[in-house]
Amino acid sequence: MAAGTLYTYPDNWRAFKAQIAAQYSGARLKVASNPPAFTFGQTNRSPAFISNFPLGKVPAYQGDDGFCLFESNAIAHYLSNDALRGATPQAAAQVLQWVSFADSEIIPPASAWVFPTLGIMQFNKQATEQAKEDVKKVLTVLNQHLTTRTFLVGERVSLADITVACSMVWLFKQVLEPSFRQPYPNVTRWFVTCVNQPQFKAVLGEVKLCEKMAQFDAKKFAEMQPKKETPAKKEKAAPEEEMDDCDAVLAAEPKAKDPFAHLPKSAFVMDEFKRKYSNEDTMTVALPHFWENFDREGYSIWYAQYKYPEELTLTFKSCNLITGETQQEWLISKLRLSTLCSEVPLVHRRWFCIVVVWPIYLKQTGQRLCPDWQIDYESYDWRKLDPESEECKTMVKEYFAWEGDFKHVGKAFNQGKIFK
Ligand SMILES: N[C@@H](CCC(=O)N[C@@H](CS)C(=O)NCC(=O)O)C(=O)O
Repeated sequence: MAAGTLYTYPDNWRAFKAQIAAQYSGARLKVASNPPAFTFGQTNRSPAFISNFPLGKVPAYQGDDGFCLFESNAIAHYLSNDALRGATPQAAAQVLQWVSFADSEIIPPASAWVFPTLGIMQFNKQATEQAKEDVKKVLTVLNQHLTTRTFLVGERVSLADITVACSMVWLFKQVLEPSFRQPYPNVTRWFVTCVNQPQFKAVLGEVKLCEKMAQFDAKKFAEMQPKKETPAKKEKAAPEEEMDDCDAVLAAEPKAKDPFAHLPKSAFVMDEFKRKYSNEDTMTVALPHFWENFDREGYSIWYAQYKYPEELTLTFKSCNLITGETQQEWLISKLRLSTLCSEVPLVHRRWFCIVVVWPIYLKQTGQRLCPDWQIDYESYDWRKLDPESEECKTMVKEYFAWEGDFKHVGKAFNQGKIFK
């Protein structure tokens, strides 16, 4: 059974395909879509990301076994089971047919029509009218096919339904008002059936069908454009670029609330510590600074041990290729990205188990404050440490410095049972 992480920006319909497939197949999929785990525009441009995913695009998948995959359809295929992929050669080919149909027949006109209504793209009357006609053709084909069928291929949901439905989510939400979809009742019936399956719902939430066709909003479009540089710079700059669809979708997201906003300020300045940790010697500067300034009232330190270390054996093998330097760089960039709550996941080179020491504001594990931090919460055993204890001092030292005996990790590791 596949298990791994999907990197994406939040609410990416391309990522939904893989997420829904995983809901059906039972593949264990973590979604990294928000800082500190993933920041669109930053993480996907980092050398570590590019070395795994050369286009720097999302969604991108990395298995716990190190297997990397880009292109949303390939990821969804990989995370599917045989029933979703099509159990016979004919069914599998039909699934592929509809997946390709979605990419080449639905996405281009859907984007041309919907994006201007989201303020992502400049409106062009001719292009929109053409897109409407192309969408009508798509709906006619689907409506005809679905006259005698509940699903696109076979008697059950397949990757064909997942892919085509996901590519139509924006159409149904934004522009396919009742009068427009009226000639295509089978398509609406099929779409509503799909998005109401529990596996779809778990990913998409409630999909509300459009009541009134959204129109181009010039004000929204103007607001969505990147702010201009100073006039001097602008003269030299390349011709103005429109924000691409991904940037714009991101910009349109409601800004996530800072889960720590309601908390009083702490005297322990996490950024200051991060600077010391990144730029200066860990043992002689960063660690003493940490203990001199650590605010015992405002923060707590947690130890989290990954529950399924045996699954990491392959990762260990594949990551032999990764140099310690790369890992260090990754760790530091994570520290920089995180805000007041600093997550320090260390992939210890020797045992390759994942452990987290988490100084966090509030005396509870931070995940409860924010759904984005709950993604892999269940995969760890959490234990609060007493900052006055020798155990805690040793663990903080070992995890921050990446050296030591790591005696607490457990007998199995110390005896080398797991990764031999
Ligand atoms: N065909 C690809 C398209 C992926 C794609 O274009 N991703 C965009 C986000 S919508 C991206 O990551 N762009 C980042 C960039 O170009 O830097 C797929 O289906 O996965």
